[in-house]
Amino acid sequence: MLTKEKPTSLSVEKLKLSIVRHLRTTLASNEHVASQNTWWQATCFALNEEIFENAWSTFKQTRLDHCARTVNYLSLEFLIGRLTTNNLINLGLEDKVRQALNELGQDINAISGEERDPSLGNGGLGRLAACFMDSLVTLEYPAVGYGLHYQYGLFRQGIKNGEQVEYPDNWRDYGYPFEVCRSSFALDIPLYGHVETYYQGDTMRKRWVPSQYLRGVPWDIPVVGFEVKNVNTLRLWECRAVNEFDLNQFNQGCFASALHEKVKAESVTQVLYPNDESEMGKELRLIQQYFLCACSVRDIINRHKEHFASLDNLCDTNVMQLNDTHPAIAIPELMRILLDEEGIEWDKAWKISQRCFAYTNHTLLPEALETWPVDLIAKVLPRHIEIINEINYLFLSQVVEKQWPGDQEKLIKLSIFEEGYPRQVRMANLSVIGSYKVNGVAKLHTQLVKSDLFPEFDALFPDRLVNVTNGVTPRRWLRQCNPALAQLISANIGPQWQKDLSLLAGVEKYATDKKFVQQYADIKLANKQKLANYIKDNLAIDVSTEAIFDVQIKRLHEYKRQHLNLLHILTLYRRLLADPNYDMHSRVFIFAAKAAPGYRLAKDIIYAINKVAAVINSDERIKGKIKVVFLPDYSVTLAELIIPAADVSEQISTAGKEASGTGNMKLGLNGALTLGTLDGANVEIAEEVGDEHAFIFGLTVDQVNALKASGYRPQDYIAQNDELKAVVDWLCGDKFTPEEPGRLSSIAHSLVQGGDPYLVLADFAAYVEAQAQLDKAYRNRTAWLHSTILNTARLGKFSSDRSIEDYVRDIWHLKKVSVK
Ligand code: 6GP
Repeated sequence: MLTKEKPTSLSVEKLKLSIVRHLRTTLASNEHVASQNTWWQATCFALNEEIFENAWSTFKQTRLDHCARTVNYLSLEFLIGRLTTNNLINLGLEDKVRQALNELGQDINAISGEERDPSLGNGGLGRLAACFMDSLVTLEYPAVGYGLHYQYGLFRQGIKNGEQVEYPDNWRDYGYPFEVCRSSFALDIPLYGHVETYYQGDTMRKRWVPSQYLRGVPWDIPVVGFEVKNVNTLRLWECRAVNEFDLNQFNQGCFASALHEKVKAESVTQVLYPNDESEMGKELRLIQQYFLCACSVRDIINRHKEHFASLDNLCDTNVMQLNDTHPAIAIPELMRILLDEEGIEWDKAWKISQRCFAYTNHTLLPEALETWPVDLIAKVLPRHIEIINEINYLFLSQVVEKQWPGDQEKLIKLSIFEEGYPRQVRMANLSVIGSYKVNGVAKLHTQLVKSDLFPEFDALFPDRLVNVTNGVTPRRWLRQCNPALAQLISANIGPQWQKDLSLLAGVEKYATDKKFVQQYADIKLANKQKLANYIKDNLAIDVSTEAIFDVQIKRLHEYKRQHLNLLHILTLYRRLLADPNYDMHSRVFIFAAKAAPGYRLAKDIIYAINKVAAVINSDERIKGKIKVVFLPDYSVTLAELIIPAADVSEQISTAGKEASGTGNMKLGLNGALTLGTLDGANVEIAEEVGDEHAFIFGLTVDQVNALKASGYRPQDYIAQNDELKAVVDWLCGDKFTPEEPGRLSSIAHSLVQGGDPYLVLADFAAYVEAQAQLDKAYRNRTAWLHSTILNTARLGKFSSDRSIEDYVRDIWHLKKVSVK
């Protein structure tokens, strides 16, 4: 038994009755004809009976506790993954529901497999938001997640002739059983128009006269706590037209244009923008951001006003966490409400507002630092641009000018506005100025935020910038994805690790226990077999579980350097061709990655991996020593299959570029050894696990900077390294693309003529050497297993529960509300 049973009135008998009742009365089917999908829905509805009841109790209890301070997590993305198994585990009903379904002739695994991933995020920051929601509710902190109810989530990826093709992801198609439309909380959101000045007595006031409204309709997804009664809410806003139908036009026979407004409004929450760490500056995206913020801020204020007449103490009852700068427009939105609607004077309004917001920075990449053309904001949000102007004026004149009198350069750098054509609003500057705390997501990243990104802000506000190292939820990323390992751990140290991951330290003493080691090894093997079966079924590639499963799964991005991995694969392949007896342990290189649809080079790298895979996998000369597998359509669900099967975790970004990473934590916890650079949270992972149990290589941040400053010349590395030269040449020829010679040359081109912006060539030799060490280490079975188990035992720090406690202590200052 892994989970303490929660007090529930649900027995196996009751569950059966409830499932059948929902089949019949909710879904108009019955147990004789229902499809597997209908069974799945009925099961979810049966769970909802428990879940919604607890959600109400949580809501009521939070209000009763004097409107307990609540964190509102504002995020354009929540990459939650499937919820069926997650909810079963967190409710403690897994065994009962399995039995109930069994007795009804159904298989729980097949049924949970019916759920489609709600892929409402791109990657890192969206998945982190989902882990945080899980931890917040499990730790009994009052929290609401606010996001958008996209009709289409992140595109589904297909591979055609090696190339990525994108298909729409209509994730909820005919509805999603774990969500409920709360139409009574719908809101109307203004847009466009102009600003008017008027007098109230002697005071001049402003008001926004919008020319259009959008309706925000909330869909609530309950977030179920583990071994607690608490159920929090993820509230996702859907955009609808205020007037769906133009009756005049319809009566005149213009049927399609009668629907114009409806179609336009619905487009606002139609699709998730598929760009990871880069911004596009499209009007629709700005409207999405504003729509999320306006709905959420209004919802928070409405909640507050049920208990308090004024907003003076809004910052006592609520904190709004900005998940990167995407929801930063919430700052001028709250100011607008305080000033124009509540009639509060500027200084007081600013004090309130500033104490409501905190901001998390998730990247240092310059292309991800959002800016919006001033003219665009002025058109869509005419009052907000005035407020941003005023915030900027006061900040520059009262704060910057005081600290650095007459220093033009500082004014230019710290201004919210970036001069040029067009003038731009820098959302990061707005976020730092408008928040009381700003955090980075790993120690190294926070240091760099302070030293490179915001050094002047750090000097102005010495206590504002803090670190909270990321974490992952152990419920999904160990308990759910690796049930056998979870079972083994619990059998030896008890099940409490699931709520306090630092207890995994107790596993350490079993790292030399023969029986435990064997069991651990058997579980890894079974997980590898499961993945091997999936690879065989889906790609018709045979891989042996004897081989090292070497995994790189993450968005495709140059800075993450999947092409460095590829160059190493080519190097091994060359060595094997030159010497069929070349001594290496067999290896399966497993990739999964989506590329932003407009990111040409990233798509070329996917193509190259697939083309190289096709040639290597079918080359009998190398006797299956290398296999290359690109698993299409990476998702949370696919990650749950791959991670428990991994031997090696590739974390090979250019030092200074990966803010934290969280896949590194998930893989390490499940016993993969990190092969990585000193970047992001890899630094802390290596610190925890010990350098001997990881393979750290490559340039450090300081070395990267020094090399760049001294004038990096990638050609020099090619000139000095024949192997490197040979594999880069391969990419320029027709070795892997006989029908299209040179089709892979864009990669070589970016590395040589393109100046190799991410120092792939500079790190190549060190990477190949680290790989050789790893190969050697793997062959010492005992030592490898020892390291593997120590990875599980020593990574307890990387629980998102710990991250949340850090946020609570240093930023949010929440109190627990236990639901009885
Ligand atoms: C990502 C970072 O790249 C990753 O290193 C980090 O682990 C994750 O955020 C969570 O903090 N950044 C994004 O996803 C992003 O879009 C703007 O940043």
